[in-house]
Amino acid sequence: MSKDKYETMGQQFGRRSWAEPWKVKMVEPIKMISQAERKKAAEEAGYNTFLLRSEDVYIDLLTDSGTSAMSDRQWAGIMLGDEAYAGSRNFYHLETAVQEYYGYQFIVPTHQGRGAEHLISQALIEEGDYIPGNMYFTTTRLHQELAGGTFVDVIIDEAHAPQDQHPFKGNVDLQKLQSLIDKVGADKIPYVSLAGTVNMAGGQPVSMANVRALRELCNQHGIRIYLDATRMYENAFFIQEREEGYAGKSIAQILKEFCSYTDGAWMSAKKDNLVNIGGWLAVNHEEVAEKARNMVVVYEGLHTYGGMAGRDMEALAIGIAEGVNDDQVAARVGQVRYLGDLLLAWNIPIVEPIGGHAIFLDAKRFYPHIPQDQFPAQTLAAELYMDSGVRSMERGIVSAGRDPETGGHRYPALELTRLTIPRRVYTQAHMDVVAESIKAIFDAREQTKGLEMVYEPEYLRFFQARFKKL
Ligand code: P71
Repeated sequence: MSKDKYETMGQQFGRRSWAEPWKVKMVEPIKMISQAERKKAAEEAGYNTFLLRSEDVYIDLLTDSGTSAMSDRQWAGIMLGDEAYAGSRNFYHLETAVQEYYGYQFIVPTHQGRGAEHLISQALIEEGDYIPGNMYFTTTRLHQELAGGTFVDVIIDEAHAPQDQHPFKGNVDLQKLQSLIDKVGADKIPYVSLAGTVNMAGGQPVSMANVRALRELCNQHGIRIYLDATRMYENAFFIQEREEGYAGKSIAQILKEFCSYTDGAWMSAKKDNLVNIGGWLAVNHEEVAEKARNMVVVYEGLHTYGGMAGRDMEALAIGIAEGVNDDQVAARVGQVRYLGDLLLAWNIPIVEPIGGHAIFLDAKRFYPHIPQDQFPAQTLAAELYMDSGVRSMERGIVSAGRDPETGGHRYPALELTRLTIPRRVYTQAHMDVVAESIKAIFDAREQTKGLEMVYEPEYLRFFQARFKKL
């Protein structure tokens, strides 16, 4: 190879290289098992990556949930756990951190995001209600349905088009929301369920202009807005990068303004907040806080720990402040983009623009010969694992589940395989290995056949469903 080919990745992309704002202090060894072992493990797991043992995985991009590396200061915080049953000092640290960074008044801790979704859904939804939202998320929608509500998708159409370049594909289509209000009446809509960097759309952000306009429309009809704040730091990054007037503001400032247009939020702290377990609900209306506090003691734990140990709350309080740091968020989104840019350069179909937490392979374009009811995204996840031990997650027809009315599959427009990047865990070299493996299965795509579902659980079927090769 000629010497001038030796360029850093930054040089190859025509820019100066950048590096993460941290260095590694503790490592966890990983290894790749043989291809024969991977094939056996995949078959035993029913070709469902959720059913693999993590020891059989080489690079784990199943999720960015609870998989972050904590900092030395967070680990030090673990030693400061006040494990009192009631009134732990760590709870007050957590409360102060949420108030300071998100700006909400009343905080109820939960064991993770879905615990908070359960509380808010049960507190606010009545049988026959409608909950409009910017695309469903699996656990969010299920809790809304279990509370007697019907989720209505009011995201802009562009969100369902994997190649549309709209800079804020997470935006709410206010006309769709207005039509729903006209049809069912505002009194049947307890709140709008708004998510930052919409997970199922590919990690796509909501603009500040959109949330402001949404607030105005909701004010006219007396409808509240509750935010899924799970990945709001990344949403704030995209506002800083793309929206006029925000380039000079910090992620923390943008976050606080965004939250100010909403009435409260639920949080899976396992993402932005950099902890392995934890969540919270935060609201500005006392009566909602009271309902949530009444319920949290039944389902989670006392209202000053909600299913977390004192030490978990301390690590979380520290993680809230660390995660919102501008350099941290830029490096995090930058690593996701690094992987995505490589794939785009090789003409591998992914969701664009590249989102905040993951690269989403577009399985419909990757495997155009596999019909959706033969699970192309599930197939892709299985093939990738068998090629290199990289674990990804199906986000397509299996995740969408069945329509409660007809019992048939829901056929989502997006049939995606998600490569989710944990925060502060993998290096650029890991991303290169992942990219090359995707290229290898892309090159072999024409010989690849789909799957048949042989077992399907009742709830959230993607977690435990089993498949056979066709
Ligand atoms: C993710 C997860 C974890 C997950 C959940 C369900 C199926 C597969 C994986 C969790 C979220 C999320 C958003 C936007 C609420 C939750 C639930 N995401 N809202 O992406 O992304 O939080 O997991 O802490 O209960 O892998 P929880």
